[in-house]
Amino acid sequence: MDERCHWVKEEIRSIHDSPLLDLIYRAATVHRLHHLANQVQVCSLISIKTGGCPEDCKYCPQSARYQTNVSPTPLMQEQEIVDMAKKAIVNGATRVCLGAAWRSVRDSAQFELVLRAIRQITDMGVEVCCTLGMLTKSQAKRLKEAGLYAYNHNLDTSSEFYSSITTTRTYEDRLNTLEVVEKAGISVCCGGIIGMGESIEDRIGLIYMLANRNPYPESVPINLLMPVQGTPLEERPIVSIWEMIRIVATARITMPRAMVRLSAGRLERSWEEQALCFLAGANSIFSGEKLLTRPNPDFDEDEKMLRFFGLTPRPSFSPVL
Ligand code: SAM
Ligand code: DTB
Ligand code: SF4
Repeated sequence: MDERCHWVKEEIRSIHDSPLLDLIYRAATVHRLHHLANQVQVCSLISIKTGGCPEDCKYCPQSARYQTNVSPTPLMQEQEIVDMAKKAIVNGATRVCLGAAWRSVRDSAQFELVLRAIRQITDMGVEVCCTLGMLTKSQAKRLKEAGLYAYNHNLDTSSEFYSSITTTRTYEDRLNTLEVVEKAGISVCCGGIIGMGESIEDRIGLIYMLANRNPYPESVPINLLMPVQGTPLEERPIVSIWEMIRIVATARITMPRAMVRLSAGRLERSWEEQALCFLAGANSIFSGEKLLTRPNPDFDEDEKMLRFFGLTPRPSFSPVL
């Protein structure tokens, strides 16, 4: 089996830089060994608490430090969250991800509300993921008891570049939370963003940190920076499809059993471009007209695309081959 967790950076770099069609072919081969390659998981995001975040992540429209078109809203009501999840499930989502613009979770009535919502959505038979910032051990334990399947907490970039993007917490903080999540028996969803001005070495550094985890994350979201007006990264150009394919394929080859998710930045991509990403090993998308705050292809559009490609929705809790 192609399972390893001791990648050295030079090896990852040589995979990433290999001739494009060789790279896609290798990634497609690894993908087909470990997954039903005609299945794509459709996930849906619900921003349960939007904006007003105390952190300073330079890409993020939800940071309170930047003047963006995101107006802070309080935590949604439990019933509203559950109703939105129901709609997403009716629309074909088999994983629902709840996002909150928090630095960390506080033990509070708000956390209790989130726990109840997780229980209710889990009882509908789908995978529930959430991304709420940093967690303590006891909070992770309570999330697990509420039925939470996965926790999203991205490393975003290499350890070297991280402090150029976020200064209000450290890479170490991120790694600590990942450990807390793992120890609570919750599936780890951890990926990053490309297009923030990082070097190729930084992208390799991100893959190096992810692929060398033991175990590596079960879910790896690949976000393309969506430059948002008012954030320090508003002027960054959109990354090219070739860079996107290279990072997707490198993630697939180094983390064969992971779900590689096309996350932010898919709206700008044609069907042809997305087809190449699926060929290169991506096997999940976020569907629905909004990600957390940014626009995204809606369910109907994605349904048409997947049908056209002959791709079928991957059921919740599918095992890898
Ligand atoms: N506050 C929590 C945290 O930081 O872990 C969860 C929410 S945060 C919005 C989740 C992820 O969204 C970030 O780690 C980042 O990878 C991604 N993201 C946020 N803004 C983005 C943007 N403008 N373009 C691409 N990805 C973005
Ligand atoms: C992840 O890596 N990407 C998703 C999910 N995990 C939470 C979020 C993307 C957010 C894109 C910007 C926005 O909508 O505000
Ligand atoms: Fe806050 Fe998360 Fe946005 Fe950073 S990425 S500003 S922690 S919501």
